Amino acid sequence: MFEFTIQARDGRARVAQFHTPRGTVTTPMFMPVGTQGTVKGISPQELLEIGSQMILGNTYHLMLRPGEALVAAHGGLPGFTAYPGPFLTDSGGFQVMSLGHLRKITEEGVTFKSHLDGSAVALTPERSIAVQEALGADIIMAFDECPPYPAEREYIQRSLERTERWLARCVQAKTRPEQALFAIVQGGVHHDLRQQSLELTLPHDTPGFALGGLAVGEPKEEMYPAVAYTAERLPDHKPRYLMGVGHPEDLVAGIALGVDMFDCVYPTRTGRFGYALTDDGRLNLNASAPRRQLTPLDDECDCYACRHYTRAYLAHLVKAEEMLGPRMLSLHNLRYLHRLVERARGAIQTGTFIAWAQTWSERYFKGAV
Ligand code: PRF
Ligand code: ZN
Repeated sequence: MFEFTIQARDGRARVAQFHTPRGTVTTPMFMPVGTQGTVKGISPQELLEIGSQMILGNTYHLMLRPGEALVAAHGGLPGFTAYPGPFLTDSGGFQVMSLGHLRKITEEGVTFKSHLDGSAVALTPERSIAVQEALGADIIMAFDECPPYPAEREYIQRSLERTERWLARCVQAKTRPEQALFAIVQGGVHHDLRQQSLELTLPHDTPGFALGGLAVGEPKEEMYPAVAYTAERLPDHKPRYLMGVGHPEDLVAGIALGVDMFDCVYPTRTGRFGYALTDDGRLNLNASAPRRQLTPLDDECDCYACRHYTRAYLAHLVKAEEMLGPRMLSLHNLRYLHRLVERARGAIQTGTFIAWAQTWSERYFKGAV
């Protein structure tokens, strides 16, 4: 089922396809984040229109509220959310570390106080898999530990070793053959530690591999080499997923280094703050200039906001705190990233990826704010 077929290559970049029970996915691709079972402000119909191929859901949030049993009673995330396409769920470890408080990590798993009501909750590899099976995504993630940045080397080492023992428990606990379990490589920005994590993780031969522990605050000069080092040591014929990465320039760099999948709250979050992504950098609709501009956010964009509205109207909505404003900016930003990966795929298919990426970044950084 989960076959990863490479259709074109250009340097390390590749265009590929994999099949899930809910549809085929073409990579490189970007996943909108639907933490609470909704991509903030955007309907499933709109997601399909702008070319979203797969939505990310979160174990941590959904197990606490509304609880995975309620989602399962709707037939899983597709029935609950009415988004008919493929889903991927994250395992919860990363969200516990960033949102839970009074957390305690042991070999067994993580205990923490819920960010909602302060109640004590335990998350183990077995429980994460059980929740992800109830949520019913097409791809589920191994329960891992993502150290913060900066962290002691010793700590990163112990944590990558534990991440592999947790992976083995996830593999054991898994019961649903139609879900693909992806392993997560850790090791921070240290190449030798990432090598150790690779040596421990690769033998599990999961249908896909994620690059975890990056984009947690380290400088890009450290992140990119760690991505390059890891990606080139992962199997060629399996998808590579760079978790939590979604700035336009990181998508272009990641694709150049052989990454196939990305997710990030950035397009929706920055949209809610009044920013629009364009080829000339990020446009701030809170500033004064856009209030008088009768042009669309982006001349080349085909999203609903760009087809119908001027920058001036959208800036007015932002200023007036009307909810259509953040909705339209989120919609546009998601479409921008989907178009960005579509353009990258086109360039890979014609063997012009490096030239395209160069031209794109020169223009993007000239205009970036
Ligand atoms: N592990 C998991 N989810 C994640 C990460 C990770 O390391 C990251 C790191 N950027 C984002 N989301 N399970
Ligand atoms: Zn647009």
